[in-house]
Amino acid sequence: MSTVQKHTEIIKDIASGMGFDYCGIAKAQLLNEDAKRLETWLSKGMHGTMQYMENHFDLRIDPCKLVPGARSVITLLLNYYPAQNQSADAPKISKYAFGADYHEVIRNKLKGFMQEIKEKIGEVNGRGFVDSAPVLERAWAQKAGIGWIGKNGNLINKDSGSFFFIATLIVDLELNYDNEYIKDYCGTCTKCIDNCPTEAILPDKVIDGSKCISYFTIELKDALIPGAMKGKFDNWMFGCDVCQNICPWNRFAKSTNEINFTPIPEILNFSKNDWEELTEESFKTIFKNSPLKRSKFEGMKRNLNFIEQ
Ligand code: B12
Ligand code: SF4
Ligand code: SF4
Repeated sequence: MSTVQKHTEIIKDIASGMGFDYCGIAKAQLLNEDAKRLETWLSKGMHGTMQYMENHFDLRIDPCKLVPGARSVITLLLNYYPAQNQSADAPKISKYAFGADYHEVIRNKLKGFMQEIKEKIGEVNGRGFVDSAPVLERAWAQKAGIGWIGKNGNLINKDSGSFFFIATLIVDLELNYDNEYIKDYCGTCTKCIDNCPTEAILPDKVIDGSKCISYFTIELKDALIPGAMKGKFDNWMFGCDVCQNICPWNRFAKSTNEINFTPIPEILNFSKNDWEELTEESFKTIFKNSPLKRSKFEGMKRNLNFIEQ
């Protein structure tokens, strides 16, 4: 077995040992076509007030600028599909936010991953990223052969759907590369487009981020949500799962094995009334490790008021 082959197997073994559900590897190179798509998306203002999407354009399209001497981009998927649902009268919260904050959970795993690489392979330079870094994570997952990008913009795996977080490790180690995922199994389906409550899903897999409920309820920091959206949120208080819940490929979703994603009981059970009565102090205690922190107490109250009107 060649050294490159041996290293590739070590990486894939570490990934499954750490509980990642999928691991694919792509050659580190400039993302030309994606760069064009990103540029158009930004020029049309589809990032709304998410200024950070304008930063580091050069790094975002080229992993070799993020990690000097980068050879490989390793994509890792972690399933977050919960075993339990919210109660029927609870203001809706996106499934990705039922348990502990994935940024912290995955960041710890990535640290351990790099450590194990060094122990088992030797001096390898690399960095792990999840979500907030300038990395086009969905594009890399598709290039690493894990799935296709659906009309709803999400990375979909044919065996398990789209309820996955994506993490990336960029390393200066040569590895064997998986074949890019060329097929697209959306076919003639348009369910996500037809059901998006705010018409944020445009043709050609373009998502207008500035119209997405996830943007309004999590990323928008204004004191008020635009009045034009009134009546459209269908009880979503934090994030939105409509375009994933409706996707036929998610009938293959299996419950997560990640203990840190076990739902916080209050997320499942809090009624509108409980949310209304919640104090800032209790919010900070109950949700101290939760992704809800991103919206802060005032943000959650703003969202609640908006869906109640
Ligand atoms: C900004 C952002 C948002 C914004 C904007 C959404 C958007 N579609 O861009 C908002 C706040 C709205 C958002 C919402 C959500 N997000 Co978000 N978000 C991001 C973030 C930080 C950047 C995405 C980005 O670069 N957007 C810019 C646009 C231009 O890129 P894009 O939509 O990813 O499309 C690229 C490729 O898909 C490609 N592409 C698509 N089709 C085609 C076709 C061809 C031919 C080619 C060449 C390329 C191509 O082109 C684009 C450029 O590379 C990523 C993390 C990251 N660092 O990547 C998470 C991320 C995409 N989000 C994620 C999640 C889970 C969500 C939500 C489901 C959360 C929720 N339930 O509320 C929703 C889903 C909304 C949706 N339908 O996309 C996950 C997606 C996991 C998955 N299975 O795909 C990510 C990867 C975070 C993570 N690390 O897990 N998000
Ligand atoms: S997350 Fe909701 S609002 Fe955003 S694109 Fe999907 S269905 Fe539309
Ligand atoms: S709902 Fe249909 S069109 Fe949308 S992503 Fe899923 S399969 Fe593709």
